[in-house]
Amino acid sequence: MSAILEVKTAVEGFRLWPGVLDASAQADLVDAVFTRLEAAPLYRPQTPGGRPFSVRMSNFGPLGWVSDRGGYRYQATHPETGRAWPDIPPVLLDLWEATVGGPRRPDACLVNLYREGAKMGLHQDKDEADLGAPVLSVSLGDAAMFRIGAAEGGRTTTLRLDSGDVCALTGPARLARHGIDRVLEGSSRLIPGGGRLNLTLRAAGVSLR
Ligand code: MD3
Ligand code: FE
Repeated sequence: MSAILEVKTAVEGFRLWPGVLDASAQADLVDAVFTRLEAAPLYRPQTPGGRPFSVRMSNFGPLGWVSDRGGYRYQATHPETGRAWPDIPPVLLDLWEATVGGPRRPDACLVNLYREGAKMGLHQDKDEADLGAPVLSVSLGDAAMFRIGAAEGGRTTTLRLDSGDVCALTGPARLARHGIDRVLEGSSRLIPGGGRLNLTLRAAGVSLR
Protein backbone atom coordinates (compact mmCIF):
# COMPACT_ATOMS: atom_id res chain seq x y z
CA MET A 1 0.00 0.00 0.00
CA SER A 2 1.37 3.43 -0.90
CA ALA A 3 1.32 6.40 1.50
CA ILE A 4 -2.15 7.71 2.21
CA LEU A 5 -2.78 11.05 0.51
CA GLU A 6 -6.07 12.68 1.35
CA VAL A 7 -7.74 15.17 -0.96
CA LYS A 8 -10.59 17.25 0.45
CA THR A 9 -13.54 17.68 -1.84
CA ALA A 10 -16.38 20.18 -2.05
CA VAL A 11 -18.75 17.85 -0.18
CA GLU A 12 -18.22 18.23 3.57
CA GLY A 13 -17.37 14.84 5.08
CA PHE A 14 -16.51 13.19 1.75
CA ARG A 15 -12.83 12.21 1.88
CA LEU A 16 -10.93 10.86 -1.12
CA TRP A 17 -7.57 9.11 -1.18
CA PRO A 18 -6.65 8.82 -4.87
CA GLY A 19 -4.46 5.89 -5.85
CA VAL A 20 -3.96 4.56 -2.33
CA LEU A 21 -3.72 1.00 -3.66
CA ASP A 22 -0.81 0.47 -6.06
CA ALA A 23 -1.01 -1.99 -8.97
CA SER A 24 0.17 -4.99 -6.95
CA ALA A 25 -2.16 -4.22 -4.01
CA GLN A 26 -5.05 -3.91 -6.48
CA ALA A 27 -4.20 -7.26 -8.10
CA ASP A 28 -3.92 -8.97 -4.69
CA LEU A 29 -7.27 -7.54 -3.61
CA VAL A 30 -8.97 -8.67 -6.84
CA ASP A 31 -7.60 -12.18 -6.17
CA ALA A 32 -8.94 -12.09 -2.60
CA VAL A 33 -12.35 -10.97 -3.89
CA PHE A 34 -12.67 -13.54 -6.70
CA THR A 35 -11.60 -16.38 -4.39
CA ARG A 36 -14.42 -15.46 -2.00
CA LEU A 37 -16.93 -15.03 -4.85
CA GLU A 38 -16.58 -18.77 -5.57
CA ALA A 39 -18.29 -19.37 -2.21
CA ALA A 40 -20.70 -16.42 -2.49
CA PRO A 41 -21.48 -15.97 -6.20
CA LEU A 42 -22.43 -12.61 -7.64
CA TYR A 43 -26.15 -12.35 -8.28
CA ARG A 44 -28.52 -9.69 -9.56
CA PRO A 45 -30.80 -8.45 -6.76
CA GLN A 46 -34.31 -7.08 -7.38
CA THR A 47 -35.62 -3.81 -6.09
CA PRO A 48 -38.55 -4.01 -3.67
CA GLY A 49 -40.66 -3.04 -6.72
CA GLY A 50 -39.42 -6.12 -8.62
CA ARG A 51 -36.96 -4.51 -11.05
CA PRO A 52 -33.55 -6.16 -11.44
CA PHE A 53 -30.46 -4.10 -10.55
CA SER A 54 -28.02 -3.69 -13.45
CA VAL A 55 -25.19 -4.14 -10.94
CA ARG A 56 -24.35 -7.66 -9.75
CA MET A 57 -23.72 -8.02 -6.01
CA SER A 58 -22.40 -10.22 -3.25
CA ASN A 59 -21.16 -9.57 0.30
CA PHE A 60 -18.39 -10.49 2.72
CA GLY A 61 -18.50 -10.39 6.51
CA PRO A 62 -21.02 -11.26 9.23
CA LEU A 63 -23.74 -9.22 7.49
CA GLY A 64 -24.59 -8.55 3.86
CA TRP A 65 -26.88 -6.01 2.23
CA VAL A 66 -29.68 -7.57 0.20
CA SER A 67 -32.71 -6.31 -1.71
CA ASP A 68 -35.77 -8.21 -2.89
CA ARG A 69 -39.57 -8.01 -2.81
CA GLY A 70 -39.28 -7.96 0.97
CA GLY A 71 -37.30 -4.70 0.94
CA TYR A 72 -33.74 -3.64 1.71
CA ARG A 73 -31.99 -5.19 4.71
CA TYR A 74 -28.83 -6.74 6.10
CA GLN A 75 -28.77 -10.50 6.61
CA ALA A 76 -26.18 -13.15 7.56
CA THR A 77 -26.72 -15.43 4.57
CA HIS A 78 -26.49 -15.36 0.76
CA PRO A 79 -30.04 -15.17 -0.66
CA GLU A 80 -29.39 -17.85 -3.31
CA THR A 81 -27.07 -20.33 -1.56
CA GLY A 82 -28.40 -19.84 1.97
CA ARG A 83 -24.80 -19.95 3.23
CA ALA A 84 -22.98 -17.49 5.50
CA TRP A 85 -21.02 -14.81 3.62
CA PRO A 86 -17.21 -15.29 3.35
CA ASP A 87 -14.94 -13.25 5.61
CA ILE A 88 -13.94 -9.68 4.80
CA PRO A 89 -10.43 -9.65 3.23
CA PRO A 90 -8.09 -8.62 6.09
CA VAL A 91 -6.41 -5.96 3.96
CA LEU A 92 -9.74 -4.10 3.85
CA LEU A 93 -9.97 -4.12 7.65
CA ASP A 94 -6.44 -2.66 7.76
CA LEU A 95 -7.50 0.02 5.29
CA TRP A 96 -10.50 0.90 7.50
CA GLU A 97 -8.17 1.33 10.52
CA ALA A 98 -5.72 3.45 8.51
CA THR A 99 -8.42 5.77 7.15
CA VAL A 100 -11.57 6.11 9.26
CA GLY A 101 -10.67 4.00 12.36
CA GLY A 102 -12.80 4.99 15.34
CA PRO A 103 -14.92 2.96 17.75
CA ARG A 104 -16.88 1.02 15.13
CA ARG A 105 -15.51 -1.89 13.13
CA PRO A 106 -17.03 -2.84 9.78
CA ASP A 107 -19.20 -5.96 9.84
CA ALA A 108 -20.36 -5.83 6.20
CA CYS A 109 -18.61 -5.48 2.85
CA LEU A 110 -20.90 -5.04 -0.14
CA VAL A 111 -19.41 -6.11 -3.47
CA ASN A 112 -20.75 -4.36 -6.59
CA LEU A 113 -19.71 -5.49 -10.09
CA TYR A 114 -20.46 -3.17 -13.00
CA ARG A 115 -20.37 -4.65 -16.50
CA GLU A 116 -22.15 -3.96 -19.79
CA GLY A 117 -23.61 -0.55 -19.05
CA ALA A 118 -24.47 -1.18 -15.41
CA LYS A 119 -25.01 1.93 -13.32
CA MET A 120 -26.52 2.94 -10.00
CA GLY A 121 -29.13 5.68 -9.63
CA LEU A 122 -28.94 8.42 -7.02
CA HIS A 123 -29.76 7.05 -3.58
CA GLN A 124 -28.98 7.31 0.11
CA ASP A 125 -27.55 4.50 2.22
CA LYS A 126 -29.63 4.29 5.39
CA ASP A 127 -30.17 0.62 6.12
CA GLU A 128 -27.32 0.54 8.65
CA ALA A 129 -28.08 0.51 12.39
CA ASP A 130 -25.70 3.39 13.23
CA LEU A 131 -25.83 6.13 10.61
CA GLY A 132 -23.05 7.92 12.48
CA ALA A 133 -20.52 5.26 11.49
CA PRO A 134 -18.61 5.97 8.26
CA VAL A 135 -18.69 4.00 5.01
CA LEU A 136 -15.43 3.23 3.20
CA SER A 137 -15.40 2.54 -0.55
CA VAL A 138 -12.66 0.98 -2.69
CA SER A 139 -12.79 1.20 -6.50
CA LEU A 140 -11.10 -1.41 -8.72
CA GLY A 141 -10.98 -1.88 -12.49
CA ASP A 142 -12.69 0.43 -14.95
CA ALA A 143 -13.03 4.08 -13.92
CA ALA A 144 -16.48 5.47 -13.15
CA MET A 145 -18.24 8.82 -13.03
CA PHE A 146 -19.55 9.18 -9.47
CA ARG A 147 -22.16 11.79 -8.50
CA ILE A 148 -22.73 13.12 -4.99
CA GLY A 149 -24.92 15.82 -3.48
CA ALA A 150 -26.26 16.85 -0.10
CA ALA A 151 -28.83 14.75 1.77
CA GLU A 152 -31.35 17.58 1.41
CA GLY A 153 -31.09 17.60 -2.39
CA GLY A 154 -29.96 20.45 -4.64
CA ARG A 155 -26.92 20.50 -6.88
CA THR A 156 -24.65 17.50 -7.27
CA THR A 157 -20.93 17.19 -7.98
CA THR A 158 -19.50 14.64 -10.40
CA LEU A 159 -16.08 13.15 -9.97
CA ARG A 160 -14.16 10.30 -11.51
CA LEU A 161 -13.25 7.29 -9.38
CA ASP A 162 -10.25 5.36 -10.67
CA SER A 163 -8.93 1.91 -9.85
CA GLY A 164 -7.09 2.02 -6.53
CA ASP A 165 -9.00 5.06 -5.21
CA VAL A 166 -10.51 4.90 -1.75
CA CYS A 167 -13.17 7.25 -0.41
CA ALA A 168 -14.83 7.66 2.96
CA LEU A 169 -18.28 9.02 3.74
CA THR A 170 -18.30 10.57 7.17
CA GLY A 171 -20.35 13.13 9.07
CA PRO A 172 -22.69 15.13 6.84
CA ALA A 173 -21.66 13.11 3.75
CA ARG A 174 -22.86 9.87 5.33
CA LEU A 175 -26.42 10.54 4.19
CA ALA A 176 -25.40 12.18 0.91
CA ARG A 177 -27.29 11.31 -2.27
CA HIS A 178 -24.91 9.47 -4.57
CA GLY A 179 -24.75 7.18 -7.58
CA ILE A 180 -22.72 5.91 -10.50
CA ASP A 181 -23.76 7.59 -13.76
CA ARG A 182 -21.51 5.54 -15.99
CA VAL A 183 -18.51 3.27 -16.15
CA LEU A 184 -15.70 4.01 -18.60
CA GLU A 185 -15.66 0.54 -20.15
CA GLY A 186 -12.25 -0.78 -21.11
CA SER A 187 -10.32 1.86 -19.13
CA SER A 188 -8.65 -0.90 -17.07
CA ARG A 189 -7.63 -4.52 -17.56
CA LEU A 190 -7.55 -5.36 -13.86
CA ILE A 191 -10.79 -7.34 -13.49
CA PRO A 192 -11.00 -10.84 -15.04
CA GLY A 193 -13.79 -10.52 -17.61
CA GLY A 194 -13.63 -6.71 -17.43
CA GLY A 195 -15.71 -4.12 -15.63
CA ARG A 196 -15.59 -2.25 -12.35
CA LEU A 197 -15.66 -3.61 -8.81
CA ASN A 198 -16.64 -1.48 -5.86
CA LEU A 199 -16.23 -2.70 -2.30
CA THR A 200 -17.96 -0.79 0.50
CA LEU A 201 -17.19 -1.45 4.14
CA ARG A 202 -19.95 -0.62 6.58
CA ALA A 203 -20.83 -0.96 10.24
CA ALA A 204 -24.25 -2.41 9.52
CA GLY A 205 -25.20 -4.08 12.78
CA VAL A 206 -25.19 -2.96 16.39
CA SER A 207 -22.01 -4.48 17.83
CA LEU A 208 -19.24 -2.26 19.18
CA ARG A 209 -15.67 -3.51 19.29
C1 MD3 B 1 -21.94 8.17 -0.21
N1 MD3 B 1 -21.85 2.20 -4.35
O1 MD3 B 1 -22.87 0.43 -2.63
S1 MD3 B 1 -19.19 3.99 -3.99
C2 MD3 B 1 -23.37 1.57 -2.63
O2 MD3 B 1 -19.49 2.70 -6.80
C3 MD3 B 1 -22.85 2.56 -3.59
O3 MD3 B 1 -20.69 0.99 -6.34
C4 MD3 B 1 -21.34 3.02 -5.39
O4 MD3 B 1 -23.38 3.62 -3.65
C5 MD3 B 1 -20.43 2.18 -6.23
O5 MD3 B 1 -24.27 1.92 -1.87
C6 MD3 B 1 -20.69 4.26 -4.89
C7 MD3 B 1 -19.05 5.48 -3.06
C8 MD3 B 1 -20.05 5.56 -1.95
C9 MD3 B 1 -20.38 4.47 -1.20
C10 MD3 B 1 -21.23 4.58 -0.10
C11 MD3 B 1 -21.75 5.82 0.24
C12 MD3 B 1 -20.59 6.77 -1.64
C13 MD3 B 1 -21.43 6.92 -0.56
C14 MD3 B 1 -22.57 5.98 1.37
C15 MD3 B 1 -23.03 7.22 1.71
C16 MD3 B 1 -22.73 8.31 0.92
FE1 FE C 1 -24.68 3.86 -1.90
